[in-house]
Amino acid sequence: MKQKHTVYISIGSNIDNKLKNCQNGITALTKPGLSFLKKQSPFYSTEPVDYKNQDWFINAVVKIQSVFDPYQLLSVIKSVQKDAGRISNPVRYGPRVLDLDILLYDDLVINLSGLVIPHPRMHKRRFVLKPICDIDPTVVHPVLKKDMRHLLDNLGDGQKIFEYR
Ligand code: PH2
Ligand code: MG
Ligand code: MG
Repeated sequence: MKQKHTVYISIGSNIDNKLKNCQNGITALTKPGLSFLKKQSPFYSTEPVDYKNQDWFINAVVKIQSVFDPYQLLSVIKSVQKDAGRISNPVRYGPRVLDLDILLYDDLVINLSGLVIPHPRMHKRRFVLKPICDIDPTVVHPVLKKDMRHLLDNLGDGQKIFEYR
């Protein structure tokens, strides 16, 4: 049997039915039978960061086990985002119907155009660190060598997030 990899992926949407977009994205990501959902955080309603002039997001994080290598996984993600109706957006960090980002892939560190793991901004984002801590606060960032609880506790003020219900 092929080796399985532990991958954390962030899910986000701020267009149309945000919750449904996120839920469908998680289902599609794990549908091929080659990636298995291990754990899912609660959904959060989150204030936009980086580009403020847009609607609030729904965000979550999932932990999956996958036989895909990082590039195969990226191509699955791109097709899932496209199927959800995502179009290329001229505004960097602007609105999106579905965004799936690879946060961590085992302890892998890669930095190539189009694929940077760990996700280069994950340690600054409450909408990533809070849900990842819900899943496992002891996961260690392979570059910063700090666990997720430490990174979350050391965020500055701002970046409002509320559990979505
Ligand atoms: N994604 C971005 C930019 N800003 N803000 C929130 N709250 N949630 C996101 O998922 C998000 C964002 C670019 O991917
Ligand atoms: Mg993305
Ligand atoms: Mg993103």
